[in-house]
Amino acid sequence: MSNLKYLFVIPVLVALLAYFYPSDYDYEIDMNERLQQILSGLLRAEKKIAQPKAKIAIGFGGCQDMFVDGLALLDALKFEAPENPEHYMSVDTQQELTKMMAYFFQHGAAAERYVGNDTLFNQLTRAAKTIPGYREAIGGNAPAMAQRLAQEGAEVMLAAKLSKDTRKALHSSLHVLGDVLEEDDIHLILEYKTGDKWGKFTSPRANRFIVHSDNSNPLLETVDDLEKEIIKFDPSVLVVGGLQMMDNFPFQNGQMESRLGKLRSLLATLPRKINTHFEMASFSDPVLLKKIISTVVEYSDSLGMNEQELPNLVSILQYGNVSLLSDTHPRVASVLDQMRQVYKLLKDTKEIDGKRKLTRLHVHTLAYQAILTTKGSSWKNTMSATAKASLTAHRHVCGSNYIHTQKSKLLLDDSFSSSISSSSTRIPVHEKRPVSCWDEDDYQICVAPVLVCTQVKQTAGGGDNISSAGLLVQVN
Ligand SMILES: *[C@@H]1O[C@H](CO)[C@@H](O)[C@H](O)[C@H]1NC(C)=O
Ligand SMILES: *[C@@H]1O[C@H](CO)[C@@H](O)[C@H](O)[C@H]1NC(C)=O
Ligand SMILES: CC(=O)N[C@H]1CO[C@H](CO)[C@@H](O)[C@@H]1O
Repeated sequence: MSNLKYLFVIPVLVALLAYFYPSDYDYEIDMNERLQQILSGLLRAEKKIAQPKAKIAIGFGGCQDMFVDGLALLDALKFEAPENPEHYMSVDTQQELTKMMAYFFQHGAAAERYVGNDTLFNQLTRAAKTIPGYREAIGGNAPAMAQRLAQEGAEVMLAAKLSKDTRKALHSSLHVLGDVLEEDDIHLILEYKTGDKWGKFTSPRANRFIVHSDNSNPLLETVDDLEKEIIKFDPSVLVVGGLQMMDNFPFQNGQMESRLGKLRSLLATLPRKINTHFEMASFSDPVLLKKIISTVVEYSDSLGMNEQELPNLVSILQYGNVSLLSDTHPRVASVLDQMRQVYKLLKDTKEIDGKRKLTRLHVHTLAYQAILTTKGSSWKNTMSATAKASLTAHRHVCGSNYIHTQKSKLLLDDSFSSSISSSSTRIPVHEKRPVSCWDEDDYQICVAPVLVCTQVKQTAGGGDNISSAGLLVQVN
């Protein structure tokens, strides 16, 4: 009978709480209501378009991804946090590894670097397998995008040399070009969470530092296979990704130029009706990136990238140098301004010798998705594509198709400026129609808030999922 007393105590407690915390309580209900409405709005926008049945070709390369708790791995190896973070072009020693890890970790910035020292690399991968939570998956931009597109119902041709086991693990409808490898190239993904502490450093956001020692991928060996098959396959789009595996690879004299030259000639001779999309990634070598501009970017109708890669592209296009680090939480206004800059620089490309004007630009950030498309171009459904990209971002990071608002938060405010210039307008984010689209000059811009996943399952490969999901609903 002693339970009876709770009947009295609980209402009193609730009344007291309500009395002391009325505003917080209301605020939480409002926030959850807003999240719920934004989610419904995004889902409605996603449903507006039928499941597309496009044919898509994707290159290049693939690998085995090894995911590991980065700090636990370094700890297990007794690789201590350095005093002074530093950046190197590639990693050859333990010291270079820890200094570079710290360099990106302190900013929570994603990065990917080549390890030239096999002893060091084997030491890392052997130890990784013993760390709790270690897991493996098929990796590389091209297979990740191919998987995603196949899951969405597209017919996909993938140009990648993969091992027999990896091929078996791919979606059964995927048509894989390229020889079978004895052993996949390996990418070791050192993951960390928001607020993780390493030595005197604290990471401001969950992210990862990737090290690899690729032998096959940097040579873009499957360009030749794709060249033989692509016309017969007749896709709506050719997606080019995975070129960051060339970054700081010790090429023999002229080898980099000749491989990219081969890719350029494939792109230049494609029939106009096959659109081309280039998925950027982290590049640190300005010589390589400049070469990629003149062999790939100038032949692309569409570009996809994250908030780090966008300023890097602006830098290389405008000044010929690279920017290694930038704001991980950039304001919408500055991202939109950089998108306009890139668009202005590439929209008037003379369409001679197979070059193409840029007509589409997709930038994915943690807090929002932004897609710019030229009016009257072949890209359709920009609003739905932006919504789809935003939903995919949450689904990927939370590792679940179903979106719980309790596992979500919004980083985007109720409104944002369309530019950092003083004449900019403020654009509201309506709960009922969360994707904001408007016209400027000869293009349209759409911005969608992301329901940022608060229970992170994975960050690597996010960009690939997001970009492919957005791209697929814009073709055909
Ligand atoms: C390669 O890494 C191993 C293991 O960390 C180290 O002992 C060796 O000195 C490194 N070699 C070079 C050339 O830096
Ligand atoms: C690139 O060059 C420009 C112009 O010289 C300069 O203003 C900018 O700071 C440089 N950026 C980096 C990251 O070095
Ligand atoms: C949420 C989601 O769809 N994630 C996918 C991202 O891409 C990888 C590789 O294709 C898939 O395994 C994930 O399911």
